Amino acid sequence: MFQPDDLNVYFICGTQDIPAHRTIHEVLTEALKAGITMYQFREKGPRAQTGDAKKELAQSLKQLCHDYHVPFIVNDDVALAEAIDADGIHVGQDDAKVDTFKTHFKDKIIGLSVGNETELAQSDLTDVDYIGVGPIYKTGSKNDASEPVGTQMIETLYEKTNGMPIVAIGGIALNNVAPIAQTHAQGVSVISAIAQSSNIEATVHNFVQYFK
Ligand code: TZP
Ligand code: MG
Repeated sequence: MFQPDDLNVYFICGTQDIPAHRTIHEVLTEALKAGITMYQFREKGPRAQTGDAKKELAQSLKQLCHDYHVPFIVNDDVALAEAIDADGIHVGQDDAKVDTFKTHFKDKIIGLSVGNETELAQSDLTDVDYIGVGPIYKTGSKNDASEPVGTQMIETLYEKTNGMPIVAIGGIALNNVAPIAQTHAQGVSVISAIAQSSNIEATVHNFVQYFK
């Protein structure tokens, strides 16, 4: 069952986001201990795991999240999310349409990326629990990211959706999160600010302060 507070400090990462001297298990464990509120497994790009290795990794990270009572969400890969009984799925505009899998995800969390009003107009939010809005700022973590939309887009989409739970995403770090906390965003979704932090505990604690 989805609760909007799950979005407060929503960590996303896959093995491709982890610094060379660290493992994804180490980084995620530190983030969970520090208080992230949701986790998304986004295994993507040329260096990402695939097939059985991806599935085994997802299973073990799901277990790790559950040890800390944190929901485990799979990015894009509907078949994987179903196979490992993930807590939810997050899809983008170019991924599988919510209509095609919603019956298999009753009581699961469904997230959808919505970057602007055009994307909103072509999205059916009936079965969607939250939308990810961004990139708010410039990001180095997504090859095909579109141009930053700024914090105003959060307010625009909040109004147009009559108050849909929104998580802001893209280029968000401790030095630029304050303006987002002034909007109707429920929380922030971050990759590099946590994955590359030299002090994950302090970084997560700081983000938590903005969204509680
Ligand atoms: N979707 C829009 S921006 C982005 C995704 C997955 C990447 C966010 O990564 P970072 O490092 O927090 O900018
Ligand atoms: Mg996607």
